[in-house]
Amino acid sequence: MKAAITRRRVLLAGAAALVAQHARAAPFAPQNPNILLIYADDLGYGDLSCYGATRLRTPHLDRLAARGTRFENAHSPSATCTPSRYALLTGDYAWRASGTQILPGDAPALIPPGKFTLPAMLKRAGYATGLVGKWHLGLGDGTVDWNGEIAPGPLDIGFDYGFFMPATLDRVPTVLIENRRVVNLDPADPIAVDYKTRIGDEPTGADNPDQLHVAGDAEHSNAIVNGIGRIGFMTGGKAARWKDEDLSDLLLAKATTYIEQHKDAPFFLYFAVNEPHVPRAPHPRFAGKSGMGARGDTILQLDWMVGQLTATLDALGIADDTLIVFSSDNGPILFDGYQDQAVELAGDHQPAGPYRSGKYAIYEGGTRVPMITCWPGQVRAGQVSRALVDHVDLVASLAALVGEPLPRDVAVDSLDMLDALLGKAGRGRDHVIEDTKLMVTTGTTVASSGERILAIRAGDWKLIRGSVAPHEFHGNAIGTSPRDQLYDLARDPGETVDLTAKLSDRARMLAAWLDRIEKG
Ligand code: NG6
Ligand code: CA
Repeated sequence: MKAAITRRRVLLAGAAALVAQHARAAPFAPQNPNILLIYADDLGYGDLSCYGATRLRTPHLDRLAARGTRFENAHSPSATCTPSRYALLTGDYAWRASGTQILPGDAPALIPPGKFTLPAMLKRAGYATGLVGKWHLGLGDGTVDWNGEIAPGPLDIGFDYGFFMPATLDRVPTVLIENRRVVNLDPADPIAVDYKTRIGDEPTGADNPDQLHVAGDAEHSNAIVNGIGRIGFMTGGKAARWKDEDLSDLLLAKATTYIEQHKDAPFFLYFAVNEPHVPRAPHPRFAGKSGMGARGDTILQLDWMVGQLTATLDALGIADDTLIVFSSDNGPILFDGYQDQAVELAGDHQPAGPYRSGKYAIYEGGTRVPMITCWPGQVRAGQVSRALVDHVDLVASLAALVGEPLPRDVAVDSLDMLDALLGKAGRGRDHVIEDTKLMVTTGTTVASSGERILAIRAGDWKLIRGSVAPHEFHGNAIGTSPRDQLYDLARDPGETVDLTAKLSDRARMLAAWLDRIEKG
């Protein structure tokens, strides 16, 4: 416990200086626990056994929930990766900024250097701030020098260490970056990346399907890396390309090393794991173990990784000084471009639990995600919370935890939900905004950037704003309708009965509220 005492800071005037927008009702003595944020990729509300999955067993995450608080009303800020992570790290909902849709692997940095962010705030509070895993928030200022210094990037928005993938598992370049440089790059084999035109003479999924381990759709049929067709073309960097089956072990090793190196000082580690995003290439230890194909196997792999991390914290004697937040960037999807049998082997497994649809959707399945907090002695153990919370709240909540003041004009959507996150308050927000923006691509060209759809959830009422966005993507219904839709999630969690005509006053009130928030 000695480390905990040196870590704890005295109550600073800063806490009292919190401005009204983010102010706390009750004073709180700031503390500086380590913060381990484990952010899964496309994990659904129904994918863990502690959330009701029966065919998948996730004992390590179940144990985390038993030692902490499990949330039933937690939302990712958006139904896809880039906008969710933008909001998570900035405290601003992504729809307030332009360009916040799924980014290609060569997109410029989305979060401008100097913008207020979660890691920058924690750094100011004395934290070491590390990123390990998926970035997908753009790099560079218009061009990226994959063979030189890569900037701006995570190090320019508050992280002081980064070991990360530029975008997604299915997008080139399939290489890892440590701080500002590609790892294991041979200067004699420079990397080139192109999302529009085929470059080099390496085989592509479209031309050489015989070289694929798993068939992909047209979007996933550009460069072949490790027998998997990717989105986008790349040449060079052969020695730097990751091995899909080994990637999670490598990321876990980096996360573990980061924790070990920072065990005596407060650290914030954003561990952005890939599971169960496509392409799903579990390590052979997990392949075939779930009986549900590669998607289920990668969820078992994720569960094991969480068990390894908690064992590391226990072994280092810092479990009691570490707040773990576990969640997912958006809801689930079975088919997302590769014929990996996720659909065929799902059987009666409900990846979004009782909620409708999943990834890409404005329906609850898009953003209602599993979330667990654990901090022995501080987060109430074995608690199930119905508090409405959103990942966008982490900025203000963690600022309150560490006693860091938030200026009024930053993190405008982030509310201090610290008591709810610690399992101490049943009440959370009175509303959240749900969001999706669909990218519809044909080959390597963007056919439609899709219209943004917003919804407001206030208590159990939900209003989805009318839009002309596509209705379906990769088998998931989006929730699109030209007219507003009103649902009562208390009676109709599956969003099947539109009550707009019957309860038009309520629908109008919610629509006006959503308009005000959007413009505010
Ligand atoms: C989509 C990809 C999908 C996935 C997603 C990003 C197509 C047809 N689909 O564009 O496979 O990569 O982007 O997922 O290209 S996310 O979780 O990072 O948002
Ligand atoms: Ca995702």
